[in-house]
Amino acid sequence: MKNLLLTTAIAFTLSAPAFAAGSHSGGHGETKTEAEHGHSEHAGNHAAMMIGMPGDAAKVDRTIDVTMRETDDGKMLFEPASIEITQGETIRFNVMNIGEIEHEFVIDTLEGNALHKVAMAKMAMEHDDPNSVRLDEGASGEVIWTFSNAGTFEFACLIPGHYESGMHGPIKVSQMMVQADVEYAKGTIKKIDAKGGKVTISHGPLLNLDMPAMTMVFRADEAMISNMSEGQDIEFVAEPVKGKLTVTQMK
Ligand SMILES: [Cu+2]
Repeated sequence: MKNLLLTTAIAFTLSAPAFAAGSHSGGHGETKTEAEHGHSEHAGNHAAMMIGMPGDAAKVDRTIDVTMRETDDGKMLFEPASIEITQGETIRFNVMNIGEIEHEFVIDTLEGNALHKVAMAKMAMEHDDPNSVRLDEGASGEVIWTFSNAGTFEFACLIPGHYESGMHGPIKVSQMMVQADVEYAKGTIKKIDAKGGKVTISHGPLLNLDMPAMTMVFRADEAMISNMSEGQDIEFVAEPVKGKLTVTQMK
């Protein structure tokens, strides 16, 4: 009897630390964290996510056409293969499924897409979130999204097997230039075309654009032009806005 108790006690002592270590080891803890993360991503779909928030159709800055299709050699593709956006832009993705099977266009963080992909592999589920659109063959649809954060995100089709066949690409959201980073350039206003929203400025080097001194035509909005007069010496900042050099700040 005494021996048996002793044996049991030793056995327990030996197994207890092993058990404790087991419950502390990565597996369980990580699984829980992932589940929580996944949940918060879902909740976030209805408001702000890391990648941004549903956009206002009336405030779209730019439309990007995206096509989805299969190739003869068994690949599945998005065109374009990558997307570049400036922080703060609201984009209308005009998505067309020109393939012969159903596809979807989902935008999210890489982690968010990876989690959804795992979930979709387990059971058939359809996204109906503002950051995605699912389209039958031949159909088209849209996603309107405001990219409020800089970073690298991803567009993907998470229908099982499609991601692996090539249906994913990066969305690079570049940081909006902040006031503190900006260097004002000196210039003289030569000509103003208020109707055309253009102003000709003879300017010194534009350091932020890596551009030497010259005379150039810039875009400027109405409010900016209303503060300008021909012959005026100014200090200003020019930045590319929708692909056109634009006077964004002036003093
Ligand atoms: Cu697909």
